[in-house]
Parts: sequence; C-alpha cells; structure tokens
Amino acid sequence: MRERGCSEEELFSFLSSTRREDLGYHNILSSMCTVPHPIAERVHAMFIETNLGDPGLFPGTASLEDLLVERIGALLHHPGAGGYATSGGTESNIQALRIAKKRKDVASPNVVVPASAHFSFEKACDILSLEMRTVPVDANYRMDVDALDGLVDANTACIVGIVGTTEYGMVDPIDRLSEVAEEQDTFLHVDAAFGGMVVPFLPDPAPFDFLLPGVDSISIDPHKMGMSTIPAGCLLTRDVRMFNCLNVDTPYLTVKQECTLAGTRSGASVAAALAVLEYLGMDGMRSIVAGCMENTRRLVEGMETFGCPRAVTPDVNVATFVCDASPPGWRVSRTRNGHMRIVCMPHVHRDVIEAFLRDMGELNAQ
Ligand code: 0PR
Repeated sequence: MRERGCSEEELFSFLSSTRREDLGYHNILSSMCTVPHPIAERVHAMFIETNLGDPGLFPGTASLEDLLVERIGALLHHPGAGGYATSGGTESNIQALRIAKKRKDVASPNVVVPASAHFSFEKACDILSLEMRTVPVDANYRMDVDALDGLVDANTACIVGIVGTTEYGMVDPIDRLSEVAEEQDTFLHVDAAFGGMVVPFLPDPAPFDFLLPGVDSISIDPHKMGMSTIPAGCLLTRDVRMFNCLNVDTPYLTVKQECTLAGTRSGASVAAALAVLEYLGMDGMRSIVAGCMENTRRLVEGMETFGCPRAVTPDVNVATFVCDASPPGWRVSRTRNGHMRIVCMPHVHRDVIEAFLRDMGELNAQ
C-alpha cells in the first residue's frame, strides 16, 4: 500500500482509464450477462451496505429476499418453495448437490448430469467428492433420457436436468426426468440458471418446474435474463426443510443457524432482482423475452442466407451455427464442438443483430 493516500482526482483518473479497458456489452454476443435494468442499478446503490449474512441487523432487506423467493417460487408454480439468494448458478448448483448428497448418505455417491451440463457441476463434484456420470445428448443437444438406464443406480444421489443449456440453449426433457426420478426415488435438480427467466415467459412453455412432481430443486439466476446486478442467483427447493441438513450453528449472529454457502453476502443485487420483477411484472418480462426470441429467429434466418446453417433450433435465446469466420469487432464464442455461439441477451437489440448480419455479409462477399 502507499504510505500516503493519493488524491481523489488521481485515483479516479486511474480508475476511469482502467475501466475503459473493459469491453462492456457493446457488440458482445457471447455473454449470458447483460446491462442491468436501470431499476436494478438504482436499487443496488440503495442497498449497497446491506449484509444478508446477519439478517437480524437488516430485517427489511431480509424480508425482500423472502419476497424474491416467494415471487420466483410462484413463477415456478410453488409459492411456498424454500430458497435463498445465492451468488449465481455455481453456488446454487453446489448447494443443491450438497443437499442431495446428504439425503442419500451412501459411501460412494454419484450424480448423473447431461454432457451439456455447465462446468459448475465439475466444481461441485470435486468439492463434494461425488462421482460425476455423464449422459450423452441426442441429435438436438438435449439429454438422451433413454441413455440414463445403467447410469442411475442405488448410489445415485442426484439426477440433473438443464433448462437453457449454456452452449446450445436447449431444454432437457424435464417431464421424463421427473418420471425417472420418481420411479427411482432419486433427487432431481433442475439447472435453470439461464432458462428459468426465459421459459416461463414464452407463449407455450414446456413444463420444467415444481408442477412436475419429481422436481426437488431449481437454480435460477436473476443476474442473467432477470437483468439484475451481479451476483444475483436463487436456489429453490420443493420443501423448505430440505435446507435444514445444511444448517450450521452461528452462535454470535442475530440468527442461530445458517444454511447458505457464503457468510457475509450483499443484499444489493437481491433487492435489485426483486425490484426488476416487481417493476416489469409478467407482462414486461414476456415482452423482453419475446424480443430476445424474435432477435434469435432473425439472426438464425439471416445467418442461413449466408450459408451458415444453425447447429440446432434453440429452445431459448442462444443461437449456434456452422460457421468458421466471424467479422472483426464482434465477440462471439465457440461451443466445444466448434459451433459459433451467439446469446441474444436484452442488450443485443434488433439493430445490433442487423449490424452484425451486415458485417457477416461483407465478410462473405470478400
Ligand atoms: N448453469 C448454467 C446453465 C449456466 O449457463 C451458468 C453460467 C451457470 C450455471 C453458472 O452460473 P454463474 O456463472 O452465475 O455461477 N453460464 C455462463 C457461462 O459460464 C455465464 C457467463 C456469463 C459466461 C457471462 C460468460 C459471460 O461473459 O458460460
């Protein structure tokens, strides 16, 4: 550290120039995060010093966390769901597998995940010493449920299905997984970190939530399609008591026990997440999701006119293509299979899509 502090002017000039090195979200087509909704930004600032790790000191903010869980629970057809606000999909997935592992209580537990699962499951299995068994995906990049046979056994602590896969934007057949989970009496976790804030707002949503009797827990991230500030995630469980197995004693806090992974945790993004949902309502969310889906369709149609076929028709706003070159000045990403991947987040407006397609056209003409 410096012996003497620097001037405010010097400090902010340094920080501003460093911040300018960030790419932000301009021409960024690879991110599952987006520019927070202006409401989220304002509310985040309002709750900046709150700590949900000691909820007795911040009962107001803690009640907003409860309300967020209730609202998202209702969105997922279970207003009485248990839950808390995590730091995002990774923490939610780790905590869900912790619950599943404790409930199974066998010497060598395994979890069965689709090959399309996010890498957070690898982290979770490493931390929790779980064997990760991978189910292949079908031609449409959805989990091949028939291939579950032989993978699920007496040591299976959890089956995982994905709603909105990171790479291809696909929704696994959660209804069929729910049947398998019930038949085998296995915990079923749904990773809807991305798609949980998309699918309920589609005109004809496939069932994936607590309406399906086999679903035990769901990850859903307001900091992705919920347009809240980072880090806003949620883990929901069918029964609030499922969290009890994670409780540790917290002698000197205002609450006596806590089940969260993080200790100190900010309420800022949590209040922001609730605020966005309240402000937009179902109607507002439907319209944002409809825009993202329309842009996804337009992008797919436009790319195909350049001889870049879709890898698959996505269930949510993630488009993938057989396409080697991408125009300069744009950030796209690549799937593990080498497909070009574009996430049509809310900051990827229609004019951004059209500008990208124009640049693709020029690239093609060369
Ligand atoms: N589950 C799914 C289905 C996900 O897509 C992700 C993240 C997670 C879990 C983990 O969530 P957290 O990162 O919140 O813990 N998916 C994106 C990814 O890893 C996240 C991302 C966001 C990546 C912005 C890049 C980026 O610029 O690809």
